[in-house]
Amino acid sequence: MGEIYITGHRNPDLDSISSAWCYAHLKNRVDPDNTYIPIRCGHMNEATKYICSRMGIEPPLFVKDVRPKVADVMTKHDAWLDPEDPVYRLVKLFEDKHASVVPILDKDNYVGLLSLDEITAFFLRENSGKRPRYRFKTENFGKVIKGEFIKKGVLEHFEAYIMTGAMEFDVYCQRLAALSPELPVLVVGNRKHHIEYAVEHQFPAIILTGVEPEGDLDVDFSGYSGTVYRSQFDTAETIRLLRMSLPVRHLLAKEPPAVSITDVFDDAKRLLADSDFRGLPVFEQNRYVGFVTRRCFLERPRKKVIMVDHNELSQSVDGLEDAEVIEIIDHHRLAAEKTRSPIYIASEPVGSTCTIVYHQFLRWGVPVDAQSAIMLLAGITADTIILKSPTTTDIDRAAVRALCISASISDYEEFGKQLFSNASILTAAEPKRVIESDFKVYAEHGVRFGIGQVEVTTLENVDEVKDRYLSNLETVRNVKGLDWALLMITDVIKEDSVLLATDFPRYEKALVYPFSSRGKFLMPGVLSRKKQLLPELLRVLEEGR
Ligand SMILES: [Mn+2]
Repeated sequence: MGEIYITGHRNPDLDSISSAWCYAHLKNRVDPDNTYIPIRCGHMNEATKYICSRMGIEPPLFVKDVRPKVADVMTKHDAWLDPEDPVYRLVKLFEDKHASVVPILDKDNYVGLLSLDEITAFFLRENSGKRPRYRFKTENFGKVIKGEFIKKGVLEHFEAYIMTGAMEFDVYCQRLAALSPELPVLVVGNRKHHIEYAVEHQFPAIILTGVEPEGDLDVDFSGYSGTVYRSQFDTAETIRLLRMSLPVRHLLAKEPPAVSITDVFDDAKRLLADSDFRGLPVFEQNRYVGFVTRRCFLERPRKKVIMVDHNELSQSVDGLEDAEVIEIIDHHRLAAEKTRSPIYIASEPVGSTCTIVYHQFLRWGVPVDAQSAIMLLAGITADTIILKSPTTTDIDRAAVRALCISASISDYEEFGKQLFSNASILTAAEPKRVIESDFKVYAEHGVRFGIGQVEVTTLENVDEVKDRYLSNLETVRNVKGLDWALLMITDVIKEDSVLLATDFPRYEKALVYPFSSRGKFLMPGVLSRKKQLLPELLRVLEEGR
């Protein structure tokens, strides 16, 4: 089951958001084997927020970039251990699960990661140098060694050598004297004197081997405060398992650096490669969620992405060059990257990507539900300015007619006006946000310029806000390193626009649009940035060269 993102362009407009949302809706219906997730790579404009809240739909998820992340490759813990669990269980996990790393969790709290390295270090420590002392946990005897407690001692944890009572009593006493003052865990058969000596000297534990449950053990343990455990195994096997009963927390040594699920694949890979660790713990907002090992980074995953309402890498979500584009649904000029495999492209020179998404419903034979119909209508309406923009085609008009029926909308004009009245934000919103919410940058004839466009329902208050907008345009021009920054304000009811522009004396005088006041030009009947304003600017730039 794959996860596929559907994204519109940067500074997403209503057409981008609607087409991503509706296409995901359609694809999830026709391809249940995958999950299609509409995303956006920028803030939504006012009209988009309005239609989403009116329709009660969850706006597309904001995704900053589509580079592979730790979340895409990490191992979620299907097996973990408590810090008090015996080493025996850890070794078994490595053996059974072929795990290279096992997380140690105290309830849900992360304690550490244990790998084969720590096991190796444990056995190295045990088998090099002096006779090893072990840090036992009484409770664990029962988890590792088949048998039962005859008596549980007062000490839950203790540290001791292991010793067997296999020799004659006087030799036994000599050996113990040599260990003194240490008291060992005694592993012993049914040897009355040996056991009584251990009881008398309060050894921390006595592990009995070769003693029958109902046997003839004739020792009084009443004054003994240590543990007595009856093993069902022979002495050699009992000792082996005893050493494996230590709590795994004693194996934890150095703490590996942590990574976050949102960390970029390459960064986490480098961090691990530069470290001495086999695995790194992964956190999501301070909560442990899994780990990554070297194996996780062998193959670099590529996020699958469908581009809608754009097809150029430079206009898309960050990291797309690292992803796999599997479809393009768009109505702009084609300047897509080369692809590795054949992909589906639906490119039509129509007024809105939502018109093409509507055609996809027809193509798959899926009836358009009312909610999708309204979202598609909203996208077409915004992009074609209520079908008035010169980019509008008869195909868009036909789509609107059909979608109005599906959406039970009888007055399309009214639907459009409502959509734009909610976008009337000149006075209410931050000028910088209005300018940047739909701002396109071009570089032609050696001039870098950018044009913002905003739709309103009246131009009456433009003079009131003009100075604020001009100074914000100047800021945007500086920040983006442009020669010229312009904002086209379009009255969608009267079908007129005005143009606000930063000073650019060499060219602004050549504009065909009537000068109104400093930085402001009138554009009667002009609705389209792409088809009307842009060609005029290109003419001026070319002739002014
Ligand atoms: Mn569009």
